[in-house]
Amino acid sequence: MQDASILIVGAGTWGASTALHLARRGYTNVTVLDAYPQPSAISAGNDVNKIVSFSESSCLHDDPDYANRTFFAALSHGFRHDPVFQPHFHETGAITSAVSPEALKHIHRRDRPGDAVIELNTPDDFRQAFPSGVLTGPLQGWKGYWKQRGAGWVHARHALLAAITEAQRLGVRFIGGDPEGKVVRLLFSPPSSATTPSAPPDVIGVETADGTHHHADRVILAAGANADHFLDFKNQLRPTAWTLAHIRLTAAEAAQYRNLPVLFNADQGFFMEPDADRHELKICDEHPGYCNWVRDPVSGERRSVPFARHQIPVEAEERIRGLLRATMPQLAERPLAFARICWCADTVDRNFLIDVHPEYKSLVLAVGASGRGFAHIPSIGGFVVDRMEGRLEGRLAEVVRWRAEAAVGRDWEDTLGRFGGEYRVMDFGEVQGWTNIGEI
Ligand code: FAD
Ligand code: FSA
Repeated sequence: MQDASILIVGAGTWGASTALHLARRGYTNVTVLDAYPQPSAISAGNDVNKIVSFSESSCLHDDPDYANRTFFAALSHGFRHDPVFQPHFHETGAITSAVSPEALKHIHRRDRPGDAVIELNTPDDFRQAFPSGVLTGPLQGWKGYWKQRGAGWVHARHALLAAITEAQRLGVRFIGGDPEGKVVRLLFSPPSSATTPSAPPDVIGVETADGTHHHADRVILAAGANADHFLDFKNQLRPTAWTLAHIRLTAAEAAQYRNLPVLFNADQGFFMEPDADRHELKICDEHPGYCNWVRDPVSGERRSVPFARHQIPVEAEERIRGLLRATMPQLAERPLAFARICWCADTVDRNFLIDVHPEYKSLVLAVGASGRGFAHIPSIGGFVVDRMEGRLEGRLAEVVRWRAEAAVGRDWEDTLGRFGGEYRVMDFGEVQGWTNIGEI
């Protein structure tokens, strides 16, 4: 079984994690295909930082949040103890905050005050959580919770590359770039014939853009927001994009802004300390996301189709500057050094979709990261392999199963517990102007 041929489509966050876990379990014939050289320029995980928050496993037998807690306990263990990931995690603490009543109610449910969480009720409470001279803005109406331990950020690109490098060292083959790594379609077994009268249809491999047919015993689809392109997911995935930008600091400024807690505001956006290599501060504006709607020529239904762009809508830049004016106005007028849109795929309930396809038994789905899948890079691949091997614990399998029935008549406008921006899912088709960083 360990010598079965396995193809992973996508060397992003989940594909890399899955490759690593397969290799660690002794699989010897694993190939990962990606449309881009590693690390992929469009992977949602190819980023300077991502937020991570730990949680312990559930000790309650009937805990309705059992699956989530189990996934979080696994990532916590990975960032604490796995030598591949531990060096890239920074336990700076994290503040979750908001200003609108709805968002405040939401974050209260998410991070309840407890032993390890300090309530922040006034702008001064926030300022005191930071080194002096950093939060000079008004922070009007901000309230939140400061988790001082067991939270922080991970250098995402470094962690992604570490997973890929270790998987390669253990024998996994990565093919990245267009055309040799770009998958254009899945290959299906020929329909039943006289010689194979009752063979059910199955996926037998993939075709790449150079025309090569890669056959495999198992195909694991981990193409992030682009997974929707390969298969009819019955509306279970909604490719949705968020927006991020960097501003450059001087070396002296970067030193002053070192070791900040992550500051997340559910209405306005978030940032953490600047990256050590380039002294760039990444800032995200928070909102329910953008979709790119097109009409499906066959069904006539609309669907959101991802596209890559290393620019952001001007309105997102303005929101990013708004967040800076509220928090660090001394940085609010700096030119943007970098920006991009970044795609992920939301499921109906924002639970992951990790399952064997109901019809194609050799196809494993590792998708639906729902805008919070990076933190799981140390461990998610282990759950994917468990599912492939048919031994994913029942209570987890139930939460992440193929659930087309839940997406019937899906409300594409559902904000899925997100706030900020225009407080609605936005449409790239309505965007008036884009930034032109590096184009002048
Ligand atoms: P990806 O990492 O995007 O990987 C998909 C891969 O598929 C890519 O490498 C791509 O090149 C490849 N691919 C695409 N098409 C093809 C093809 N035709 N052939 C071959 N390969 C292909 N999560 C957190 O936990 N914490 C955070 O703080 C956080 N912040 C975020 C901020 C933003 C702005 C965004 C957009 C997301 C954030 N997330 C965060 C979510 C997280 O980044 C994603 O959930 C996670 O990275 C998804 O991993 P993935 O492997 O599914 O997709
Ligand atoms: O606390 C978190 O896990 C934040 S994930 C960061 C983010 O930008 C979201 O804020 C956004 O809503 C979307 O899910 C993409 O990821």
